[in-house]
Amino acid sequence: MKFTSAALFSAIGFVAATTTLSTTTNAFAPLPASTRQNSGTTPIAFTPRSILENQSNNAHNSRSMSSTTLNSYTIGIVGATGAVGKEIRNCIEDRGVLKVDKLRFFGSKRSAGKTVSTKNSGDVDIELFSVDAARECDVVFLAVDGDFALEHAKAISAGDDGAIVIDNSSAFRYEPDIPLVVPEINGECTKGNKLIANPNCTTAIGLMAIWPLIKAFGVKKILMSTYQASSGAGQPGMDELTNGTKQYLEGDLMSHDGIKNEIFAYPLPFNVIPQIDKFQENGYTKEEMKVTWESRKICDLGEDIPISCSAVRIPTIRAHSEVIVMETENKVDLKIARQVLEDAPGVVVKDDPDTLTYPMPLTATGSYDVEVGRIRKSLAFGDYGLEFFVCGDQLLRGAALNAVLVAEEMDRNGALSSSSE
Ligand code: 2RA
Repeated sequence: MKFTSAALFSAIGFVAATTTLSTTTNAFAPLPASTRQNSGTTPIAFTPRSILENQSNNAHNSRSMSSTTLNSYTIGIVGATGAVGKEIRNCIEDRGVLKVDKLRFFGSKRSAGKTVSTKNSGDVDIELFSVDAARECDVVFLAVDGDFALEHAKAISAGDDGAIVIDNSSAFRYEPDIPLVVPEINGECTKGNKLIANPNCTTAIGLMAIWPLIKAFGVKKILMSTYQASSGAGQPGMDELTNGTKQYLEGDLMSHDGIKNEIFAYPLPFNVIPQIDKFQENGYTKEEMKVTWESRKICDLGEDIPISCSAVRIPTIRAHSEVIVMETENKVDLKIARQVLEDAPGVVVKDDPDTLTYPMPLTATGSYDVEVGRIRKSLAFGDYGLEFFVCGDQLLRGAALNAVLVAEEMDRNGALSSSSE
């Protein structure tokens, strides 16, 4: 698939540009705006804010996509008691967009038999996972590790009677035949696919702001410096930070002696750690390379557009922060950049130096929307560059919300159907 920024520029009312944005190989890239299928209820990027606000019916007062069909579904979650699994449950129940016929939770022998209290479906027993039981669901969210996904995801989704599987791990993100989806960017590519990969949190959060700007100004280069919360390492990561912080505060405040670090490479309280995931041969870490690989696949950016990321762990609980610098193909107009971000679904602009308004984990935590602020022309790239700061809840847009939005998109576009129909 190939499209040019000209089509996108004209779709949003800007002067046409001539830059080719994409390669010809990515089947899961965003469709050109002119060929997107829009049922009339499906918000696409640049749907006017007023329409999105009318459609929004969730407790988080979000500008994320919504609207639904009348179908109701048997929804399975594997890993429902983990940090991401819990938020998947919350997103389904709080948003109320995906209609639930039955919720089923699956776990290992250790958790099978326990009961989970849900907001709308009462107490739900955790069943021992089996492929056959998971296949009885219409859609199954996998909030477990990549090894589990590699072993079971394809078997759960195989054939016409298999379930749709939305996998949170990195197991399938780079497989050319499996879509990697941020619904606001390339949601259409879920059609005809039963196994969908959910992106890495850092990628999903950053692209919410980057993609509308690519559409407006084109892109030549992306540089990201990320400050990532403990939740990226799941509940054990958050526990290690909070327990270690208590312990540190009881000490002499000069030494980390005795502070346990089983999850992170060093004690995280009152520290920053410039390593997330394993080092690669090129000196980057795997987390950093994920941002490059995944952004290319989701936005259909060619190898000629360098994307570079640094990933640093900081002692916050669950919102990732990102400094993003873009070199653009076309001259940047700051007013248009702001407007583009204000109109983008799932994004909220927090940018007023006079009132010290900018994105922070303090305000982004628990929010469906990604906050964007500190928007300015880049001194490095002059009129052809933007620099800004983004914060997004790692467990929501970075994982659970994105996965649930994928299912909602599949409900809308007919990729998800109910076996009880
Ligand atoms: C982290 N971004 O925060 C990673 C999770 N994929 O550890």
